[in-house]
Amino acid sequence: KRERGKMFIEKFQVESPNVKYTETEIQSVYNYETTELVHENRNGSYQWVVKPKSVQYEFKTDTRVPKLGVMLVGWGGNNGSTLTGGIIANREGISWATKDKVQQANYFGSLTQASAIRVGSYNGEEIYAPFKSLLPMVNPDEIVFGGWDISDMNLADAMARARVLDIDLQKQLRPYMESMVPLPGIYDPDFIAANQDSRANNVIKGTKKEQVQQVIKDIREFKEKTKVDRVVVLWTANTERYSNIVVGLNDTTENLLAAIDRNESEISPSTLYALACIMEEIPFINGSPQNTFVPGLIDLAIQRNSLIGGDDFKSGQTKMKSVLVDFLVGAGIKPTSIVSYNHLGNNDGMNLSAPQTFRSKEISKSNVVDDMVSSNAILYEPGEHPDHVVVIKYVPYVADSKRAMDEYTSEIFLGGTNTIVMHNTCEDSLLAAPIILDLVLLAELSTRIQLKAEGEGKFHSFHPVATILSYLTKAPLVSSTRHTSGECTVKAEGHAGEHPESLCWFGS
Ligand code: NAI
Ligand code: DG6
Repeated sequence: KRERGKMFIEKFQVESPNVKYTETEIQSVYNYETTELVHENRNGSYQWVVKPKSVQYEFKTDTRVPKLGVMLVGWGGNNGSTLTGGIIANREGISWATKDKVQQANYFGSLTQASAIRVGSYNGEEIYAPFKSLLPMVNPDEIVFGGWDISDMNLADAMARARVLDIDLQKQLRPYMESMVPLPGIYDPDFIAANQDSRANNVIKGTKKEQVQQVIKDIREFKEKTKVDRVVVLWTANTERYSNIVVGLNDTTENLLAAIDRNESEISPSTLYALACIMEEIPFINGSPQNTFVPGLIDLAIQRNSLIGGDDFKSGQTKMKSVLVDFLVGAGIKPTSIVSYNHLGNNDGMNLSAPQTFRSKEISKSNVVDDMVSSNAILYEPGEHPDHVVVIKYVPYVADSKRAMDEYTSEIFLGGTNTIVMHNTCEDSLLAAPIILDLVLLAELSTRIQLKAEGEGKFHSFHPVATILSYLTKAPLVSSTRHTSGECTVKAEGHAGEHPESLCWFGS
């Protein structure tokens, strides 16, 4: 296609000794060129020596794309209703009149659906192809949606409540969304702001253990009813306060399960949903900042080789921050003060107006520059950090249209000061919805990829803590060093399917 400017191809095949296509798989060999550091005594003094290192990986990707079901926790929220409406609009080829033009549905903002990669050159011209043509991925138009919400509002009314989509689009979507009603959700007023109480008319009753069992039942019934092959669950419900990590409560899998048996109050709803998914070996992604993945839960996910990912969608202000601060520090410029102010008027903003939930968001928004700062000891003394302040205010009038203002002050050559100010206005849910889509598509794809590094006997899946999703999150959940080696991954895989005594908790 030349009319798009650069040469753009829709799909391609790779012809290489390193790539083989079979009926059901793409097999590939990849040499990862890296370096290894050694600290050695050379001629009487210790020196750092950098040595090239090449690690060969073999990958195989199952090309049989499943019918995918996505269950959202917080389905009736702004993100949930916007994503559901957006997918339907694309699937049905809906267009609508705005005051400027006739708008076609699209997937702008989605890495998998709307970005392109350079695949080579042809007659001296660079050739690009869609990101989604790299490996077979689920077509978003074919996803079946479901999920839970503590509010029983149907998705058409929820879309209207959100005030995100254009009214002409809403009118066209309404018939598709009226019959979509969220399942009752797990509600614990101790974990979200008190101002959410009036919304909670659709809740799962019973003890924490019964609530987990209900979520498991819901997932099984959804799968059965919709005839999907795979399910991914994603938390896009309200931001919770942090859970306290307490020895004997949630520090190990055994303690976590026992604590739920005792109906301990400090176990959050998001941890209960995630536990249900891990028991069912269903990928679970956390789109909010709270510490859903307490240590006992992470260990359980590793034991069962069940994919978990998070935390907190990286959609706007923080996305810019991670690009800009990386650029500044990488250019030898020293950010000394970063002040990020934003106000918004949606239900997320109202929930974040409580100190405990705000604190969860403040942590995930603030930690994003830590690695960049610690990477450059020319600029920063050990322990030195820029002043970094995050402010969020609830202003109902602006609804979902978030206003974000950032001031970056940096120290430059010979004590000079460089201040950059940025202002951003945008519907928050239109930023988040395509990211949610990418997260579920990439999570599903991850479960179809097997790999082995040189020296590893057997193919195994990616580590269950899905670091690959972290590009899309503010506070990436990563595996601790003790779990990162191939040896440990295989060990985790060895446990999949086995049910040590503590895991026979649900008799499943
Ligand atoms: P929202 O408040 O509109 O939607 C959340 C929904 O979750 C509500 O419908 C609520 O009734 C429901 N809910 C609350 N607790 C629940 C539970 N335990 N079980 C089931 N449902 C429950 O919020 P919005 O704007 O959709 O955002 C959702 C989450 O995504 C928030 O935590 C927000 O901080 C996070 N987020 C949003 C970003 C964005 O750009 N929009 C970016 C990063 C994170
Ligand atoms: C207030 O900041 C609301 C939040 O939910 C954010 O909109 C969300 O975390 C997006 O954050 P960011 O920093 O990526 O724009």
